[in-house]
Amino acid sequence: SSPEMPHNVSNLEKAGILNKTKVSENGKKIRKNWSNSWTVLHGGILTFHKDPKSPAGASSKTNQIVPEFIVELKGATINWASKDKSSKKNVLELKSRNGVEYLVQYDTESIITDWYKIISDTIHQLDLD
Ligand code: I3S
Repeated sequence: SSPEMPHNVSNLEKAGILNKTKVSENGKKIRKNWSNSWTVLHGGILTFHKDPKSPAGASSKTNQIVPEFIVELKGATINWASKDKSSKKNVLELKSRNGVEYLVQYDTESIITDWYKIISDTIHQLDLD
């Protein structure tokens, strides 16, 4: 593996559009705010960028550069969310080591399953460090 990245995660890379919301922070439940994100997995870090085409908020240029959420996958957990977590289908529950919880969702099952696999693989690789 490359020297600048932990263990074997350098080959675990992916990008695409996902629907996501933060659901809790510091053990405190927060109101869902589902939105589509350009989502990038690189070097054991998952970043969610606001959809650059979305009208509200900061300029699209800024949104393409500054991620909305950054999730370090070391020490994180990923699971299929139970039905009580959302009325949506194909929902993953991602919990970071520092206690922030997200739901990640996509209507096309094969797409969310691919994300589930690569995030799980990354977490397991990082556990070996
Ligand atoms: O788990 P909840 O609170 O039922 O989540 C729903 C709400 O966040 C809702 O917005 P309001 O905060 O205005 O009630 C959202 O529109 C829904 O999408 C949320 O539920 P789902 O089941 O889609 O995760």
